[in-house]
Amino acid sequence: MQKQRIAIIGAGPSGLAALRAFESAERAGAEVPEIVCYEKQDDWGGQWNYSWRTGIDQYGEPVHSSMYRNLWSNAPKEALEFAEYTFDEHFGRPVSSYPPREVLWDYIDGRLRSSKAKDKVKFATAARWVQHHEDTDTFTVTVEDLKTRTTSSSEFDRVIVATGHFAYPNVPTFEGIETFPGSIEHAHDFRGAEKFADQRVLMIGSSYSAEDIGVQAYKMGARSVTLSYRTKAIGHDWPQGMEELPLVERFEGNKVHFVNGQVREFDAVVMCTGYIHNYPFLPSDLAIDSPNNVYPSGLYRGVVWQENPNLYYLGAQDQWFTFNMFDAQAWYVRDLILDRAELPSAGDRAAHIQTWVKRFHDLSTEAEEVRFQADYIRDLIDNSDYPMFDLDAVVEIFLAWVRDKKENVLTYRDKQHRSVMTGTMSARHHTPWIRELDDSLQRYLSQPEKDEIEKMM
Ligand code: FAD
Ligand code: NA7
Repeated sequence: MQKQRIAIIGAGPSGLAALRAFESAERAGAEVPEIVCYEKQDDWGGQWNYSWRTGIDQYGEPVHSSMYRNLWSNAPKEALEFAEYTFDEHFGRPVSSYPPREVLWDYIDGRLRSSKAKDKVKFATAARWVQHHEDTDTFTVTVEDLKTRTTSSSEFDRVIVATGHFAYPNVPTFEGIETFPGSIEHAHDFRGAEKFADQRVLMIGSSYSAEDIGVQAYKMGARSVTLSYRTKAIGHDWPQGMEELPLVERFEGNKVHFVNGQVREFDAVVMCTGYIHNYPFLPSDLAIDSPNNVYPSGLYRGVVWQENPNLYYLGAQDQWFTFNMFDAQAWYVRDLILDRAELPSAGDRAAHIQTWVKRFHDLSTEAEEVRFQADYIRDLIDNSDYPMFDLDAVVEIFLAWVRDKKENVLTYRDKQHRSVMTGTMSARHHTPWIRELDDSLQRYLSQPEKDEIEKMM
């Protein structure tokens, strides 16, 4: 019998989870399908593969990554740890709870470094179009080799979409914004806050990007940082120099009027207004059309496209859990593909979706949302052989993190958490986050002399 052929589109953490899931089955002696993974960047890691570029990349493609140079994990690493490749295994010693971007890239990369997974990835190759054929129930995937500018098409039995959903910015407009003389950028194009030294900076938005780019600007010496919320203030006990105001009403040159009647002057604006789901390589009947939330519609168990169950999505949800959730999804999808897990009938899938959508609509607090996502992951792991881990303990880590941030958004990254996978307590990082200006892996793993650290305090 001819081997099944599977296309994975995207080699970020979700695509890599899929590669790892098949690799682990193969290592255990299973016959696995032929896999081709298409990745439009030159390396894997998705958002974690930092690029200084903004706008259009060297191949004329929209730049994918929204990460900035100084990003440190915005949640404890103990909440994202892989259940079958721990931080202890990777680093050989305890490391702190909030590693910088490069350190987390190293961890993701490390899990597959010694495997043959890279041979399955066609880098600098963008998926251009996916066509489903009713008669054969197969897909034609058309891709472009960005280096040679040649397009080609191949046939697949199943397609796994792992292209992420934080790459296409949502950019609102405001009355008079065209008269603003300073810089206006979306968080997607933000690469570093050094340029905000001595500036009055406005963040529009009240979620992760507004909070973190706001504190980055504070760290790099902004004169003032104002966050503007549409629905709900973040509500931290902000340090002096940072404040929250309701939504912008209009711009008038460098003056900004807020809906509560307050007026402030600014030098720079960062739109931290989120991202849109966008799949330009998919026809509309296969593409998610949803706001960013923890249960986007149209997906059975959050991964199987209800209208065409040979198409899967990984990582399409808004994310409390990340890497280990992508693993749970990838293992389940793999098991469906390998016929180890049974796909229910369309009617039963629809009923399952309805149950979870109702639960999702009933959520009213952050804590409920974290528990919802933990239950979602538990349901996936119950249906595959991914190692179960103490999801309730991870929920508690998330809730402690939320409390820590509320208490002091400048010091929460200095806190330590215990791994639920190994029981290891994280190390205390040698330098407090607010003082550390070198975000490199080398610096992170170094053990500077005490007097060198004291000099920085
Ligand atoms: P992505 O990481 O977005 O990877 C998708 C991949 O698909 C990319 O490599 C891209 O090049 C490729 N691709 C896209 N289109 C095509 C195409 N047409 N053809 C071929 N390839 C394509 N999570 C955390 O756990 N901790 C954090 O601190 C954290 N910080 C974040 C900060 C920012 C600014 C952002 C945007 C996200 C952050 N996240 C964080 C969440 C992040 O989304 C996940 O950690 C993770 O990167 C998602 O993995 P993914 O593979 O689903 O998507
Ligand atoms: P999010 O978490 O999707 O949040 C988007 C924010 O943008 C949210 O506060 C929205 O407010 C706000 N928003 C959206 N549209 C508008 C308009 N028109 N006006 C004002 N405010 C608006 O995106 P983030 O970039 O913060 O985080 C995405 C990922 O990047 C995340 O996984 C992190 O790890 C990093 P709302 O509450 O809807 O009123």
